[in-house]
Amino acid sequence: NAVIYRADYQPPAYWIDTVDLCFDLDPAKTRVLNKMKVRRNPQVAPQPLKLDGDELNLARVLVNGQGTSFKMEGDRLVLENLPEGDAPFDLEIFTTCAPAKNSKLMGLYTSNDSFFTQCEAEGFRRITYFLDRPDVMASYTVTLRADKQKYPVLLSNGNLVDQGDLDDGRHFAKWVDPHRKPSYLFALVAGQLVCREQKITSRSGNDHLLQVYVRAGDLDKTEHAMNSLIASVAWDEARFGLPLDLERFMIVATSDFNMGAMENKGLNIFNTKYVLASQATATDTDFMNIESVVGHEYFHNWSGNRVTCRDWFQLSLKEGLTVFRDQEFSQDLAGEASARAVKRIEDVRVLRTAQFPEDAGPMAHPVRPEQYLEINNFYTVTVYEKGAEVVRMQQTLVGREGFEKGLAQYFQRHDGQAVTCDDFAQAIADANPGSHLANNLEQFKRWYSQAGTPRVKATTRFENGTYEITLSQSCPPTPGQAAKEPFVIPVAWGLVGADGREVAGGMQVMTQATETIRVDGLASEPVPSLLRGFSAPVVLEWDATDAQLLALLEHDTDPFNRWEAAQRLGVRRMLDAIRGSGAITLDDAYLQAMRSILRHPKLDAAFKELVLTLPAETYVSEQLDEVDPQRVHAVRESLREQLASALAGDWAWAYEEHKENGAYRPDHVSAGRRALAGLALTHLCIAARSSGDTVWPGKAYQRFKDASNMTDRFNALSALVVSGHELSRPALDRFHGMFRGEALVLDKWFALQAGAPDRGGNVLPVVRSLMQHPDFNLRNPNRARSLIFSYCSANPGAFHRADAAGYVFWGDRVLELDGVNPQVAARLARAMDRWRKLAEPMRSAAREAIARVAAKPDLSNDVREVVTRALA
Ligand code: B3K
Ligand code: ZN
Repeated sequence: NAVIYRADYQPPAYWIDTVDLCFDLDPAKTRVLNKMKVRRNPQVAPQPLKLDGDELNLARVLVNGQGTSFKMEGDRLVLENLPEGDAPFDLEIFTTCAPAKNSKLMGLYTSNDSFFTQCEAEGFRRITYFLDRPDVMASYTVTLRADKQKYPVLLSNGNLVDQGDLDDGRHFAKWVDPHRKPSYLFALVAGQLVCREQKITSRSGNDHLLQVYVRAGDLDKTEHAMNSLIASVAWDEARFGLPLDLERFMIVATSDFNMGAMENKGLNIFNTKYVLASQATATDTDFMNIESVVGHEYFHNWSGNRVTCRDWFQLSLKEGLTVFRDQEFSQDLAGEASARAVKRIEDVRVLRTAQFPEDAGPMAHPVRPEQYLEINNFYTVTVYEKGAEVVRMQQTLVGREGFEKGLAQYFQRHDGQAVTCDDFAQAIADANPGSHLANNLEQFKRWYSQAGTPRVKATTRFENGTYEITLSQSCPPTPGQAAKEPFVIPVAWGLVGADGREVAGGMQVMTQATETIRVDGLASEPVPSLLRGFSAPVVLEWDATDAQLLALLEHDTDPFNRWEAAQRLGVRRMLDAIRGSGAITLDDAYLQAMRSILRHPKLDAAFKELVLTLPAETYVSEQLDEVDPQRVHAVRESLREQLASALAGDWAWAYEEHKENGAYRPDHVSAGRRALAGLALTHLCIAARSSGDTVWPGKAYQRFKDASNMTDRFNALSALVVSGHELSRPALDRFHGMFRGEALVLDKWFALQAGAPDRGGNVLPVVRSLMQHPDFNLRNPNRARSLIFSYCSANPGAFHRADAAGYVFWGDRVLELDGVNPQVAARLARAMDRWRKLAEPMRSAAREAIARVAAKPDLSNDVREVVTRALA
């Protein structure tokens, strides 16, 4: 229960070369026989072997077939009397565990009468005693034995080499993984599952079997996941020359899972949310998410599995790189430049609404953290999404081709190894001598070691035909890091002329605190377009005039900055209202600009939808020193109402124009049309609320009933709920009735109600009563997230109540969940990260609620780390 520091890394004192596991699967008591070949690491001074364990029952330990003395040090099994010398010895350990009682969903657990495992980061020690650390890599042979009727399917990593029947209605399967791997990539699955399968031949001419396993009724929802997997295999080989290295690649879906999915070698285990999709049950967003998560886990087969992390501080080595790869995959599949830009904007929106606040809060940490109490708390947007931006900047600094060379160098150098973030950056730089990256490598690596979001302040000057942009960087202090050194910041820029045409452009690779871009020979003052494509994960502080932003919105050739101009116009208006009287009347220039985007003859519907969506409340709140979430919410609602009413005719046009999309296909073009039609319908229902009109809510209800697909149906339902129309009640009831047996759809039903706009404090009572609903189950992470997280983490206007009732509810749920599943509880605990920014009386009430949780005696490490950092 002590803090672990990166600086304390020591290589393992022993190596484990082979592991032969035999499981007798039983939900109440599973028996695990673990036979290992172990040898001393000659590089390390002789010392006892200390094996990790957690909630195991130990029955027997044999060394070279003989009983041996051992002792326990906390959860560790310590063996002192081992054979002398460096020769390998046999170590045999027999333990039992209780999968049905495993509510933490780490290690071996049951879900719907099937067995699943989750070992990353430290779950393997809940299955057997082991050196449960990623730099110990072994060859695995796994035998599974279980009742044949109850568990007809028995899966593990690698290839099936033997199977057959045993006595008493039991059967067995034996699997051999041809690749050495760290224990966190071990997996097994057993149960009544069915699979969709597909044989493919790769570019290089090898045959592979792809399988997607689900429960019997779900097979018709696996086509999209399979197509995404086929596309992933093809993409990695085409773009990076990385082929599938297995004869068989399996995906298995389970409805009880702590996160999205897991890249176990050859046997990925997924949350059903990222596998199952049909047009009737899944939205376009679900389809896109499945594509990207299937891609992400598949890409880990190289970036993570073939080359893995030396220790968990290096987590971004595999996660940042793999997020970057899945983002590129989705962009490449999207195709056209405009669709790529939409994906880029969506990714940046996640970074800025989730990672920037993390970087500014009590849990701020570098992409490569220095310390942790519980590693599960560091699977964060910083390690993942900011990590991906750090990889993206490396690509920017060496060019796309240079990056492909760099990645090839990385895999060639480190295949089969457990390495560090330094090794990664070094390989990319070495493959690109003379590049900005190679020339500034040590400084660039500050992106891995310094936490916090850098600010780049831009000031401009125009004199005698010369335009100067002065850029100054700084980075605010974060916990444990008071002062920061300058970063390497690639700033993509352009100048837009008075006539709307591009007059200059380039890439300024900042290495100094302050640098100036100078362009001569200009006839008139241009408008600067800075940080194009969001070329670095920084806050650009630029005091643009409305006229400049309107010019960029109209003319910029960079779609990202076009969108960004609209965001800035929106944020400015929201901030003015929040800081002022709370009321603001939208000006004609802004409304006219929004109208011309909405009506634009050439722009994609998906892009229009992004431009016309106001900045999120959390993003706006980050721009304030003191936050009253209810006020932020009220202001955003008021702006949205004005946008709805002032553009009513245009929204009606947009709805009618985009609502029909022919037969349902989840492609980007038709999904973009559905998204814009949905946004239009929401605005039409909002406008109807103030005008008293009943036509549009009626149309929305009709649409809700008649829709041919979940996207249109859910958008219509949400339009009624968001606008608070009375038809939302019958619609919600009907929706529940239609999708009674569809767990993932019921999650949407819970989430929509918990995330609804607050009207006089009505959301919390709804959430409380939904906790009593027969379909609610706190032990199922998806369901807990859909109700409790949707309220506490995603509905600030309803959660932050002056009477503190939201915080009391939060504290109760954190404590309740901590007894069931600490990982999920700790995520919920983070809903309070930004409490110090709250206005009174919320701030004091929040501190009190956090202190109440922190005072509980036997908190998990997970929750304890989050709440103590929050109070520090
Ligand atoms: N590597 C896993 C995450 C494991 C989380 C453990 N708490 C999924 C992924 O990033 O692909
Ligand atoms: Zn990952």
